[in-house]
Amino acid sequence: MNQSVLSIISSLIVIIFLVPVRAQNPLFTDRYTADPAALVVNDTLWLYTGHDAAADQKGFHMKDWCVFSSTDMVNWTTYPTPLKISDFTWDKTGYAYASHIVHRNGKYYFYASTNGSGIGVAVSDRPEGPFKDALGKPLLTNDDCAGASHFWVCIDPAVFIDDDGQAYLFWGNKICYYTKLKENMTEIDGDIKQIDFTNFQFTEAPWVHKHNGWYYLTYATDFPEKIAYAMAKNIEGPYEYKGILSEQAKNSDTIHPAIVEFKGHWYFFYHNGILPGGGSYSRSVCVRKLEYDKGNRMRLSGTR
Ligand code: FUB
Repeated sequence: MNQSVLSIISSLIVIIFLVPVRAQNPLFTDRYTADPAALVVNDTLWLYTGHDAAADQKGFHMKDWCVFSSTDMVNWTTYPTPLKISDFTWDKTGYAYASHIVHRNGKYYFYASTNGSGIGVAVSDRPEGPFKDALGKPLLTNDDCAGASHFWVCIDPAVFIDDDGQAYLFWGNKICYYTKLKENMTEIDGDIKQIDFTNFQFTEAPWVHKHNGWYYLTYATDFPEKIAYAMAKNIEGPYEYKGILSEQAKNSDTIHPAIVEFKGHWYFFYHNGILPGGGSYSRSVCVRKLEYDKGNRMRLSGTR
């Protein structure tokens, strides 16, 4: 194949993949998406999602993750697959569970759950990837999850970088674990601890953010899940339960939160099962606006 044919083919590939999509809920209708993780970099919101298999599944069957971007929350650009579960050669079960992506020191770190093999971290120089396994082994496994014996405990990573630069990694199912990350973002730094959920119930899917001097720990509670949140003045707690932020998602037993500020507005991303053929294993990512009241409590606007 000569050089000009190759260049036409690569231009066509770029045009096919970089198609703007008009926003509405669900945000994407050409595929089933789940487990949103939002990242704001300069004037762009990057949205990473899981990629559910098509309808009538009896369980979670996700082989890869997806990435989209928007500068206005209306038009979305879709990119080629940033990471596949098979890129983690140490994974035993082949399912791409929830992820969280952060930007630090010019690199993008993709923390990804598997179904029982642990949490991995992949790295890229670009937000859209492709991402490469940074360690060749999991960053965390079930052995790092004291007090739990179910195999799906080591899932749902959520990274928060505090104002002083210290990065924390939260994760877990039934028990919410957290630890510090080293500056290199690929090694844990010190002990693994647990958030005290004595007076309220944690199912999975933690998301930590900060607003007006408060740390917010938002998470899935009960099953079928709702989204609840707790607030603290210290990242390690104690967290005080503040109530339900979102009722159950339509037609999905799970609902997985991501909260970011973008261009002066706050957004709450989640998934439901409302696309035709959708359900608990063929989910769709949606977004609602989020506001704070005078007491710094969160509330959502817009329809579910
Ligand atoms: O997508 C698989 C699992 O479902 C996620 O890890 C959980 O948060 C729930 O959304």
